Amino acid sequence: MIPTITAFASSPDRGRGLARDMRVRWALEEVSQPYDVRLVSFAEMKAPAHMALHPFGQIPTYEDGDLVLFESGAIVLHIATTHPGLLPDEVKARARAIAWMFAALSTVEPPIVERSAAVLMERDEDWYEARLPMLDARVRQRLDGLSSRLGEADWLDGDFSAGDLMMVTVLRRAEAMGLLEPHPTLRAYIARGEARPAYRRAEAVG
Ligand code: GTB
Repeated sequence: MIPTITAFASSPDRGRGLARDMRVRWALEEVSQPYDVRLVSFAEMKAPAHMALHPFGQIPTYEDGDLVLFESGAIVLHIATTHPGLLPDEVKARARAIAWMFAALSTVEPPIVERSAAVLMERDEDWYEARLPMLDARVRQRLDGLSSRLGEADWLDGDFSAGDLMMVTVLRRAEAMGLLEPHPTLRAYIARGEARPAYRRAEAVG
């Protein structure tokens, strides 16, 4: 059975792979799992057929037989635990790689998304100019911590893992907003991720 994932029929990022289906496609490519992509319009995302797959009417979703998943983190974790290649076998190393997945999604991504939402939707508010520096500081705090921890290493904890895959996709959004200028270490980390053949195949599919 070939899994099917969903992605934007017309992505606002104009093909830059910044939406959250990219991390799922990249994970599937890393483990050489063939997959189908069903493109959905904004109207289709909110229609009953898609809402039955995703309670919030979003992408990505993942269908494999009678398994339906939403949340990109849960999907990538499922792929990583059911195929070799994205998580170490050794129990403690595996736990650390999964911790980096959670760090990407619950510690690094939220301030980046918050800032992005402010720039997109709050520009005309009279408190926008006062709020932006605070949002920038929150992003900076996370990027500084991550950059220090990564140091000169290629990946966050030993070999490339699902933790790096998730972190690189999160950082790409910050880079697209120009927030990585002070962080050559993180820009080089993203470039290493983007240079992986599986990443390039995922990009080509999108
Ligand atoms: N926590 C969920 C997950 O990780 O799967 C979040 C899913 C999510 O936010 N999906 C977005 C969506 O479906 C697409 S990725 N939005 C439509 C809606 O909520 O109605 C977010 C996104 C969109 C566009 C860009 N971009 O253009 O750069 C980047 C990221």
